[in-house]
Amino acid sequence: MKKSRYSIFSLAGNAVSAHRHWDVAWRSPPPAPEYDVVIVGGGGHGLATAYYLAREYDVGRIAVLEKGWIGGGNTGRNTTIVRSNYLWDEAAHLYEKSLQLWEGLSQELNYNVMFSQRGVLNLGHTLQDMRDIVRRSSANRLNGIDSEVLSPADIKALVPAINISAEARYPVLGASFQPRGGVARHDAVAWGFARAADRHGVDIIENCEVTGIRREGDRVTGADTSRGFIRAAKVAVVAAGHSSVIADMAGLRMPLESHPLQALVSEPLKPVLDTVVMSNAVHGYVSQSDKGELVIGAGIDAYNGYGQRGSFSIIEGNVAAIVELFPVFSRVRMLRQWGGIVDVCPDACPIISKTPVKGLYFNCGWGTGGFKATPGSGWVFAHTVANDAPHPLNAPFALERFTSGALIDEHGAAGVAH
Ligand code: FAD
Ligand code: PYC
Repeated sequence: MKKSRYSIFSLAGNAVSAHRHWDVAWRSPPPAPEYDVVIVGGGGHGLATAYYLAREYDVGRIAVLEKGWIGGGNTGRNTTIVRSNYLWDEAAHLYEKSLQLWEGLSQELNYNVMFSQRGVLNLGHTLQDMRDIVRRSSANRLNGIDSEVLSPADIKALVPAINISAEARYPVLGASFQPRGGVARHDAVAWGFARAADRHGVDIIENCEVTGIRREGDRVTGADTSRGFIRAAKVAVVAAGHSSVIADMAGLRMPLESHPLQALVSEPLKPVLDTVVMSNAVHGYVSQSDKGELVIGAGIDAYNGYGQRGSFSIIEGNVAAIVELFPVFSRVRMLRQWGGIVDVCPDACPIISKTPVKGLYFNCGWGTGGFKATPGSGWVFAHTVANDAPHPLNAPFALERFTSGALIDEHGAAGVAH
């Protein structure tokens, strides 16, 4: 009888075997000279694309090329907030599809991505903030998305540690609340999709940097990499902050700016916060991880750059905002700080699109908010690559919107100051 990889016996065996003889989570094959589809970027979006492509469509051999390690980009650097409370129908439908996929993802991948629907609050601090919140919340409900408008007293009942004093520099006047929003374990998402894609025959190739995109006339023919040329009829680029660098290799110009976005975590605390709190106005958001760390994030660093660090002044302002909202955190020590590089579009919405080069596709521009979209993004991009045509959910997010003018302005719902 074939030994089950995931039986209770194998789990018990692994527990007593001092972590030896475990099955590898995914293979590490050398790159083949040719694939039918090459996906550039082994973050959550690239891996989800590979998984849904291999599971849903008969497209032949697929490889994911990652210059570093799986999930080492923004996927492993973000603050893991998941929600679907976007203003415009196009964005709301896309993010809500993703949220619905999150709700079954651990079962789907047979991998615990620790999706925790603890609710997400978006605070308002001015009359105009509150008008925007009421409008967005109504729009959400019209789209069947759960959303409530809370008063300061409601917020205090939900988050006892928060400061709702009218004396605060930016007093809390209310919030939108999405109960189905929450957080997930970011690296588990990458590992879960990687393992599931591998089981469907996808080659995941780490330490393989794409250094050039080759084309013959208006058709893509493959990618030059640090491990040699790889021929492919279709190349799907999902490289987040480095998308415009790769577009440049293909002779394309993307309407993107790359910025650092920072986050930090504190020493572990006893449970004190079981809801996600975000404030666009004061540039801060905070949740508490299952390990007890406060996970805190900031607005983007305003300059362009590729250094995964960010500047101290942003962190200083960020921590000041969090302490004003939560004076009880003022003596908590911070353990680690880091930055990721986010690819920001003029309308704060993604590009999920064919390009003028036949067989070359881009999925990028998620900016500060793509983690929540990981499964939905992979779902629609797989459709786009397999059919050479967008899924109805991502049709509005094509490159053409920057020439037609049909922008989808989601700066207000981005939740993070751009
Ligand atoms: P990535 O995970 O960055 O994957 C792209 C991959 O491409 C990388 O692994 C990179 O190494 C690889 N790559 C690049 N160039 C090449 C090349 N030439 N060859 C081969 N591989 C290449 N979003 C939310 O929804 N909620 C949040 O709370 C949130 N918080 C954030 C906090 C921070 C600090 C940051 C930085 C981002 C945050 N985001 C959040 C945004 C979110 O992280 C991203 O939108 C999302 O993770 C993008 O996923 P990805 O798979 O496209 O990118
Ligand atoms: O998009 O919800 C979001 C987000 C939170 C922190 C960074 N991005």
